[in-house]
This record gives sequence, structure tokens and C-alpha cells, in this order.
Amino acid sequence: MGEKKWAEVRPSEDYFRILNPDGSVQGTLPGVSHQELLRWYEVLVETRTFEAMASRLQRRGVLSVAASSRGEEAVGVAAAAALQPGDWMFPAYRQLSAMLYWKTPVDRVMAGLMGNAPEHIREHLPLPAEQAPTVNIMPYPVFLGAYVPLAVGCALADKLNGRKQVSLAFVGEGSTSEGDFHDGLNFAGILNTPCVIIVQNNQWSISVPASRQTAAATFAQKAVAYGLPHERVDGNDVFAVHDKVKQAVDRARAGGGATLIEAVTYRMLDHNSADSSAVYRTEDEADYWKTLDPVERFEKYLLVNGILDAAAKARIEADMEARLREQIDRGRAVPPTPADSMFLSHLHGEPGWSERHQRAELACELAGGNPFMDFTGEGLQ
Ligand SMILES: Cc1ncc(C[n+]2csc(CCOP(=O)(O)OP(=O)(O)O)c2C)c(N)n1
Ligand SMILES: [Mg+2]
Repeated sequence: MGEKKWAEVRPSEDYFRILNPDGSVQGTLPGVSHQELLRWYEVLVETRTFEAMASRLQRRGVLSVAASSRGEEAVGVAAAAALQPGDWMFPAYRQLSAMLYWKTPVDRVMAGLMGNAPEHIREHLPLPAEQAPTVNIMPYPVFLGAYVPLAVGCALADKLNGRKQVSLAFVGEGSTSEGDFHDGLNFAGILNTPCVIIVQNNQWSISVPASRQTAAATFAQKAVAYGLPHERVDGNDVFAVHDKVKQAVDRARAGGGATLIEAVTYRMLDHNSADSSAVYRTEDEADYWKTLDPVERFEKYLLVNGILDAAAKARIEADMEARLREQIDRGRAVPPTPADSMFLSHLHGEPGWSERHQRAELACELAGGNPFMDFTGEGLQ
């Protein structure tokens, strides 16, 4: 790409904010107890620490790929905290903080990152019912945007069955260019489904900046075309995110239908460990966003208001590393999922030609061959 880099067009700051970057407050704080705020803080530290550890493990070859939500962690935790037990959550790969808020076990997360199948993980890391997350957390599909119609359909099922549950989905701003996003929002509007869709606008979709993703001034305004209410919040402000998501969740639960919320934030690191953002974006951009760091901002607030002190902060950080190491080791101890389990768990009936072909390819690879170069086609007959 040489000298050519996309220039990030800094997003308009015409959004809802409560917590300023210096830790001071403007407007009214949502009513959240100090104990709950400390829980948010612990989840933020847990997310940041785990992702840093996972990144180190990726460099050592333990994980083949690792993605980070650094700089975006406030969106997940503050939105997830607006849910109630029994609700549904549809996260993508950058909402670890939302999953950890509802106590997704880290050993299972780790075993998943190692490439293990869910049913294999469940077998090797059993979870007593009383320790399971009380919010229903869906595994994320790799195909972007798919969570939106899934969440809308889930919300429709709850509505038709008279259940007072809400579905919360997260989608990256790049994924709003997928048809699924629009199909889902259209149904959400027409069918008045109890769901909240959050566009986590981190300014980048791998190497494509948000300004090249849409000609619309904001992602929030896309809701207008579907007849849905919308909000645009500072995604690096836990209070702003929580306030607006809570209102939307409460309205959905009361029969008021869906809401689209754009959370404006920034992907501080590479897209994932297979990417190098230095090729396509500039350092001064990252320097600017560093001044808006969501965790440091919230920490300042907690320290200044005496909710957290230096000793408690040090203790939380120290305990976190030790606790996570133990859980990561448990996840790593899960033996690899037998490769042919993909045929056993997900395919049914008599094997057709493509399954026979794939089984033969796998056998070739397991025997040390290269299925693309060495495969002669046995198994196809
Ligand atoms: C349907 C589909 N197209 C392309 C991809 C490849 N892909 C994976 S992540 C990504 C970028 C997504 O950007 P965004 O939605 O903004 O989410 P972010 O990574 O910034 O959190 C792409 C194109 C995919 N997984 N699914
Ligand atoms: Mg993005």
C-alpha cells in the first residue's frame, strides 16, 4: 500500500455523554450502586487482562489467532448490565466484557479459542447449573451481521409466547453493510419485537474506515428508515451506554418494541493478530483516542469519588492475573476435539459425496499428507 493510508474521518461528537474524559460528570448519572460500579470495573480489568494474556499466548503459538476489544470494553459491560436473568444476548467477537459480566466461564472461553467444539468443551469442563450464566448467551456466528435477524427472531418468539424477555445484539459498524442487518431491523420495526441492537462503531472494519462504510452521517440514523427509535452514545462512557441501553431494554420489556443504538468507540489495536493496522492507519489517530480510553476514564471517576482506592485497584489487578492464569490453564488442558467430530455432530443420514470427499481429505491430512496436493480423489466413489 506504500504511502497510501485511509484517513480516519473523526466521528462527530454529537452524541450522548455523561462521563467526561477527565473523569468529571455532566448531566444525571444513572442510579447504579457503588457495589455494582465496582463489579463493572472488575469486569473491565478482567477483559483487558485476559485479552492481553490471550495475545501473548497467540505469539507463543498456543492460539492461532486472537482478537482484542481494547478501547471498546465499556460498550459490552455497560450494555450487558441493563439485562435481567432470562434475557438473551447475541455478542460478536468484541464483546468479551458483556459475556464476562454475566459470568461466562473463562476456562470455556479459552478452550473455545483453542479451536474446540462446544459439545466437546461441555464434556470436559462441566458447569454446575447454579454457576451457569443466568442470561442466555448465544455463541457467535462467524458470518457478520447474522446476529441481527437471529436476535429479532428470538425476540419475536418471546413476544408470541408472552414471555417478558429482551434480546440484545451487538454488531460492528462494518457489518451494517450486510443485508442481514437491514432485514433484521425491518422485521424488528414491523413486528414490534422486544430487542435492542447496538452498533459498536469502532471506526474500522479491518482496513476500511467507518467513513467509507456508509454515506450516512451516523449509523444511528439508519433506524429512521425502519421506523425505530435510535440513540447515539459515547461508547467509551459506561454511564452513557448504560443509561440509554437500560431505557431501551425497559421499553422493549414493556411492549414498546426495538431500539437501535450506535456506540461510538475506537478499536485501539489491530483487527486481530493476523492484521497489521500500521499499513493502513496513522499513529496520531491512535494517540487521540488514547485520551478517551474508557477504562482509564471510569477509573478516574471511581478514584476521585472514593469508590475505589489505589490499594483496592492493585489488589484487583494482582488477583486477576492469578485467577485468570488458573482458568486459562484449565481451558488449555482440554484435549483437542477429534477432527472427525465435525462429521459426527453436525451431519446426519447416509454420507453424501461431499461428506465422503471431506472425510477422505481429512484422513489424508491426518496421515501427514496435504489434501490439496496429494489427494487423489479416493472416497468419491
Ligand atoms: C459475511 C462476512 N463477510 C466478511 C467476513 C470477514 N470479516 C471478519 S471481521 C470483518 C470486519 C468486521 O468489521 P466490523 O463489523 O466493523 O466489526 P469489528 O471487527 O470492527 O468489531 C470482516 C470483513 C465475515 N466474517 N463475514
Ligand atoms: Mg468496526
